[in-house]
Amino acid sequence: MRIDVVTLFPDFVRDCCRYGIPRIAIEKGLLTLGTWNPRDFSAERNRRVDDRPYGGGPGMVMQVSPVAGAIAAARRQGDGPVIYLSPQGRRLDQRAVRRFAGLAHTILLAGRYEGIDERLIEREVDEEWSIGDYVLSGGEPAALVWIDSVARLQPGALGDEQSALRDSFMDGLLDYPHYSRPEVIDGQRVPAVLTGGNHAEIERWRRKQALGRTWRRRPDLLAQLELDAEQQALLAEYIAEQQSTDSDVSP
Ligand code: 9D3
Repeated sequence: MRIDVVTLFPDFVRDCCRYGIPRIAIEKGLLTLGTWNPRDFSAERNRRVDDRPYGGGPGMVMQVSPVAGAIAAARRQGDGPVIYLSPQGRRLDQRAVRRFAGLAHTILLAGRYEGIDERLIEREVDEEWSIGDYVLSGGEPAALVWIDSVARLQPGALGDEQSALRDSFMDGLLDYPHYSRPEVIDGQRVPAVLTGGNHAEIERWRRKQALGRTWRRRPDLLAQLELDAEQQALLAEYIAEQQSTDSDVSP
């Protein structure tokens, strides 16, 4: 897929995509990244892109014309939707990420200052998305979250195809705990089931841990799932064990 990002910090966006999965997706030709700087579309000699808000108040507002110019250039690269990353948008989740990952083209619009003139949003924006209820200083970190989460779903982007399989195996649940060498650190042992070599038992233990941790830490996620009979039994076992060995962390 191709992603064109409209941003006042094109170098920041490009540099961040030189690491990890986005880098690999770009190198493999699964992802093409373009950046468009509204400053390059400013009509003013000083490349100005912002001005004071009508009605007064603090901060500056990004103006329509330079942002519209950058979007117009980005639109020549494909026919995908314009997605504005903003605190007023819908909260991004994995369901939305899966949908976006299937698009051939998207234009991401990252704002700075107090935001963008509302008339630009009315004219150009198809969807508005937030990455969560906390305050960022601009849309670029959100655009990078969007790019990372979508890049890793491009077929062939994850070196280990098992990782994607595991994601669906664990769909909607938190992860189970992971361990690696050494087997003992200051008396803290790796759970015996993981070193016992019984792969069916290991899988069962992991499923149970994933269910149990989701129950403890994210009951909101668990409420959205339809547990099958085996999962209900595993969770009941986990809950029964909790009464005796209460060591996991509550939110
Ligand atoms: C302190 C300024 N705020 C006054 C109520 C408004 C505000 C303007 C611009 C708050 C944040 C921003 C910049 N944020 C984003 O561009 C942004 C964002 C975010 O802050 N949180 C979660 N998701 C996103 S997506 C884009």
